[in-house]
Amino acid sequence: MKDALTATDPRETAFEEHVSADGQVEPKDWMPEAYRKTLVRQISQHAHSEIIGMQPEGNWITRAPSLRRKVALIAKVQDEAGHGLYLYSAAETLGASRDDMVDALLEGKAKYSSIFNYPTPTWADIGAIGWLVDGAAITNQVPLCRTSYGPYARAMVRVCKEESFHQRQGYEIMLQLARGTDAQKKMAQEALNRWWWPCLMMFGPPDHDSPNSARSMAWKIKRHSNDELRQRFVDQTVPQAEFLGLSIPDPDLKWNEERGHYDFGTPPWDEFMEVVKGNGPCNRQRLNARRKAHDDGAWVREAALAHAEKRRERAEAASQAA
Ligand code: FAQ
Repeated sequence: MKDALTATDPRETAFEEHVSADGQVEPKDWMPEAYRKTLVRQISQHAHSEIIGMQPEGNWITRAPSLRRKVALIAKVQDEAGHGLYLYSAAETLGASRDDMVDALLEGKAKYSSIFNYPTPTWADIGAIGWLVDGAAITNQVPLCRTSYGPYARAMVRVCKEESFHQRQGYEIMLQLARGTDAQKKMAQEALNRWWWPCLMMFGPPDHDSPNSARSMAWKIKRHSNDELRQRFVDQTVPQAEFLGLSIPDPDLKWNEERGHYDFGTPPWDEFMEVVKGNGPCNRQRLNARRKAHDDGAWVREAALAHAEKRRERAEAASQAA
């Protein structure tokens, strides 16, 4: 990759100046190839995460404990499908082909968030996902509403509004369980124990091990580093756990008066590497379910294409007759 900072191409210099001054980049603007590729990588991984992210909760829709819970969960999972679609569209504005992106996911070549490779054995896991996974997603995505690429930034505004509803529904599930019977409180605590460390790892590797951060931050694609966002998430989540009366499963968690932040332990990065490589608890199950859903949906894609072709032919015939 040619380093854009040492660029001599005047377009590249103008681009760097525009982005440094917080200017937004639009699809038809000139952009360095490495900027385009970085965005396609991040946006497509984000889209895949939303689509695969429907599964851990989707499999609780038929088992939600009440009609109200079921309605909210169906709406949430549908929102995630919608987020995936906006994001694939945002990546398409950069010239990426949706078929190629989807094929890369189905062939196991594309990354998606590590968090969605963990199982949801109890109803409390659905509460924990809404509270913690959506909470982490919001922490990461609110700054992306100001990312330098216009279509991505605009998609994030709507996504973040919907994620806040998701976070509240998850927290409300946790609150009800935490205020319930001893068995329900235990279930909530166990779900928190399962999701805490995977959620901290959602923010990506530590800054010193994050190969893409420096370049992405210079281009204002990322507005904060992985560690900054992880710290922000810990600081805002600990008081929420205290309000629930649940304990964060980290013996090293401690308020640091001097820093004005919580100190916390080291996430299990070996486990993260394994999950990202495809060896997490549910990686195979998630990809197989996605492949099956894709195959089962083939007739819908064929019907939509046939319909579009018919409309095109009709419009052509009408314009010839006119
Ligand atoms: N899992 O150099 P960095 C959601 C990869 S959506 C898997 O730090 P970067 C909504 C990374 O891709 C959740 N892989 O990378 C929801 C890179 O690999 P590459 C998804 C990970 O891009 C809620 C390598 O490691 N959110 O939750 C992970 O600068 C509930 C080196 O890492 C987004 O995608 C990981 N956790 O920073 C849905 C937000 N972390 O490509 C359903 C947008 C890192 O070089 C239910 N994305 N890797 O081969 C971002 O902000 C960034 O891409 C990061 C990673 C922060 C995720």
